[in-house]
Amino acid sequence: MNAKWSIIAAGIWVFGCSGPGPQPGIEQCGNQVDEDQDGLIDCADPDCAADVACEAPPECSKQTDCFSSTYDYFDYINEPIPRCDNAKKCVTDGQAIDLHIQLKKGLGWSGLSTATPGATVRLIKKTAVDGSAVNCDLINSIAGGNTPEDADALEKSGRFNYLAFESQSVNSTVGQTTIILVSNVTTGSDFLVFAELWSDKVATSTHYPKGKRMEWRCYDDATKYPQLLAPITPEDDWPMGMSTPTSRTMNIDMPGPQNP
Ligand SMILES: [Ca+2]
Ligand SMILES: [Ca+2]
Repeated sequence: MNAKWSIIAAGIWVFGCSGPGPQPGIEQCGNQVDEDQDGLIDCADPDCAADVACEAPPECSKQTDCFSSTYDYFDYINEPIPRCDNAKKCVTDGQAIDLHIQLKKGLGWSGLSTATPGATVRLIKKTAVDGSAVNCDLINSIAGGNTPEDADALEKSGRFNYLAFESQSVNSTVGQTTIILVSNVTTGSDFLVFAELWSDKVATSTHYPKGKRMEWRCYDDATKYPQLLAPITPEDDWPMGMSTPTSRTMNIDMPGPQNP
């Protein structure tokens, strides 16, 4: 039952019922209340069998399994990407924060400033699916290709855990490009940042950039890049609707094309 019907039902109860107790209502499926008074609450009640809130979460062995089965992580710009929890179920945390990312282009792009309308930014955990350490050497060795067929090499490897991931067409005629990245944690320092600039926009079919990969940068050393890699805190959240960020801006330097 949606909010409107709840209000109407409440009105009927307040104004239309003079009996000794509340009349049974229609079961709502996610509020811990047994509205129809049959002793079965929410998803335990057969009335909720077809409710989306009671669908079993997809099973997974690693986080990237959840990308394809439950979540188009490119289309839900303001949703955190799901995790594969300890019970091997895909879960999307309710809490998330919007990080304000700025890709800053250096002088190396002089004369090429319009050449990179596609961008991908990932916040990847420094602990892999198998528990081993992840650093930029490893990321660069796997994401080593520069054609559209290589654009999802990191995801295809199934080796990594993600805090956030965004792939989008950008206006790159200016020296910096703003991207909002939705983190699925509100605190934490266990991440590195990997960013790519591509020569063509994001494809509607694959949701990855097209053309050729022109520049890629990985940042994993918090002593060298304290502004970018400082721990995430709730104060980093960029409130929706604010045109000017009041929170931390995470600057990613993209000095010039490595594959011009
Ligand atoms: Ca209920
Ligand atoms: Ca019930």
